[in-house]
Amino acid sequence: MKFKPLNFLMLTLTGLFVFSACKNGMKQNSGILNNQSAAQKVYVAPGEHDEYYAFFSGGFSGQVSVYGLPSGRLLKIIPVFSVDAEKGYGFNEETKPMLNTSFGFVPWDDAHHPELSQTNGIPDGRWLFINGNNTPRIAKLDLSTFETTEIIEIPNSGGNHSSPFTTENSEYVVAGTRFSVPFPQKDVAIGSYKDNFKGALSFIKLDEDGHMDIAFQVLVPGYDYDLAHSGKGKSHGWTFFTTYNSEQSHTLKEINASQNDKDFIAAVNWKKAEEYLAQGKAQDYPTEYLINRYDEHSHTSTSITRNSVKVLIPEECPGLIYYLPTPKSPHGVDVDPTGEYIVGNGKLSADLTVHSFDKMMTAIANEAFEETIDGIPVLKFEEVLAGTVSSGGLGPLHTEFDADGNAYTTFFISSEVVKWKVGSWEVLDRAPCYYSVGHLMIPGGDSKKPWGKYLVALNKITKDRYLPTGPEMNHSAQLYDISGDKMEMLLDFPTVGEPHYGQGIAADVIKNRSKKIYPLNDNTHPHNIKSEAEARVERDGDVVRIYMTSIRSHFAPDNIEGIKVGDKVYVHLTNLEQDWDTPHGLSIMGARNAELLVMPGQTETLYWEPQKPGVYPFYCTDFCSALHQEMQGYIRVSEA
Ligand code: CUK
Ligand code: CUA
Repeated sequence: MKFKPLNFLMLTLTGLFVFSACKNGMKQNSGILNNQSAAQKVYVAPGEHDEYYAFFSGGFSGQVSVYGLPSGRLLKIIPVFSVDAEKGYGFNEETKPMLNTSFGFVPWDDAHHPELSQTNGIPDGRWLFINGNNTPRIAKLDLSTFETTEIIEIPNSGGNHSSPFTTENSEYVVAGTRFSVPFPQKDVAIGSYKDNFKGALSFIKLDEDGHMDIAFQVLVPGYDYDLAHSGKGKSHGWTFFTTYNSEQSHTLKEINASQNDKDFIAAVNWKKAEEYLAQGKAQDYPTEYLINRYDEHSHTSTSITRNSVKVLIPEECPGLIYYLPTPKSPHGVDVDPTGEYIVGNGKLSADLTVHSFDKMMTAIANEAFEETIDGIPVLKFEEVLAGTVSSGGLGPLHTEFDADGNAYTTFFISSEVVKWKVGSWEVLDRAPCYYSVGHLMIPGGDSKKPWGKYLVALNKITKDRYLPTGPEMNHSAQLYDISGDKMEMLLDFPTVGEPHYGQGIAADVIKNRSKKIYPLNDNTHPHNIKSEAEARVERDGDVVRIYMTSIRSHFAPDNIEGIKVGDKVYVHLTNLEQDWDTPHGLSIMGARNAELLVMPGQTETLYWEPQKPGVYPFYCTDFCSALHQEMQGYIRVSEA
């Protein structure tokens, strides 16, 4: 976590807490079972499967990693925002367009929050959404293939942090800007922040085919929008965003953005927004953003450019948005499974503020407003407050829920998870985290029906938890059993990149949808071939297309001559295999586009411009059979 608001004092405090926690246990439950019973609880015998899938963001790695729980075994890394040599993602011609933006090809991003699609408020295992913070984007991953199939850019946004949280039936995926930026983007003095900078809360609609596009944006004051969660059950139709920096500072934020005692949770009524859209109340703002779509039959992707976005302005749309005052720079906002309680995690606070949806609706009906900011009524704090959790911890960030009416909140500074009762607000248990936990994940823990059972703490600082690996240690996850009254720590396991957040889902939901092959007959790639008999080399000017096939354990053709220096060579490799788990790879000596990894039944293209005459070996890069090492060939390149 790039946790900017922590000032030096707090960092010092962190150190103190961590070390005193180690020394005297801080009146905490030691949290650790005896080793033998902990080992039994996480042991998944060879050949057996885990009970849950866990999806973790890779932070600055730009990827998603997939783990099994409770074993903590790494199952897969799915490339999303970053090129990935292992899968050829962003290297082969088919996936390059996925990383296009209005700024050009941007092969990296900072991935924070994975979010599963939902049906009736329950994770359904169809898709996983994840945000890219830096060049604002949201990706959609298909969980039948574990591949990134769509990436949409978010205009009028900077630091796409309060994203991509979904509504109860994945009607929308929401995105809120962390940085306010000139709206629309233009060249202005940074000192004109208060006049020119605005925030945008985007609502991305999924059409019947599951394709994303921006339905509308809500123009909001120039604060920083940090996290979000949508309502469920009674609060269906609403989405809640935290916002801090109501001071509207643009410099030395660690001090300047922490002056106000309260910032806000913004409650957006998206059902109301739909009415305003239907009435034509939205304004068309010119902008530019891209939607990149991957088609699994042709195994190609294309970029679509959009040139405007619909914007709703709160002054013109009464009832669209309200502010709920919330103390101490709220970070996470989490809605309990019933949809009644909206938990604000004020990161500079010790207490949690819980708002009531029912009270919010009453306050709106009674117009119990403190003031109105840019057309947004600020509801009276006392009128919406349901309760306060006096946690005894410091630096609350995120809350998730179990199936029994309990909530679990992470505390970054005091480095612990605190369990409390929803409704009575009493603290039930606390367990230390090693060290400094950010998000936590309970399977289904932000949904209407949590599976519960396990909790994973996603810790920011690793230090001495593993064998040292030089100055940088992989971030650490910790697994707790939460099925009993007391949380019990079961396991530490290292993660990939910086796992900001995670989602968990019962394995069965996904297991049965997972594809094994792509049928060769369905392959509609423009350069596919269906058999070795069609393998050939075609020249058109300086463009050379090699139609190649792979099947255990040879390529066809495997000796290619007649290529000239400066040719534009496209190797279109079709993998003829029709067995599960038999990809073949391809690399050519000196080729800059890394490698291909072609799934059974698919076609992928390696683009190569040979620089020097010679004979270039090529080979299969994925160990595929006892004769994998024989799976190779030569390309002869002659002087032009
Ligand atoms: S997180 Cu992204 S900066 Cu609490 Cu979701 Cu830390
Ligand atoms: Cu094909 Cu190794």
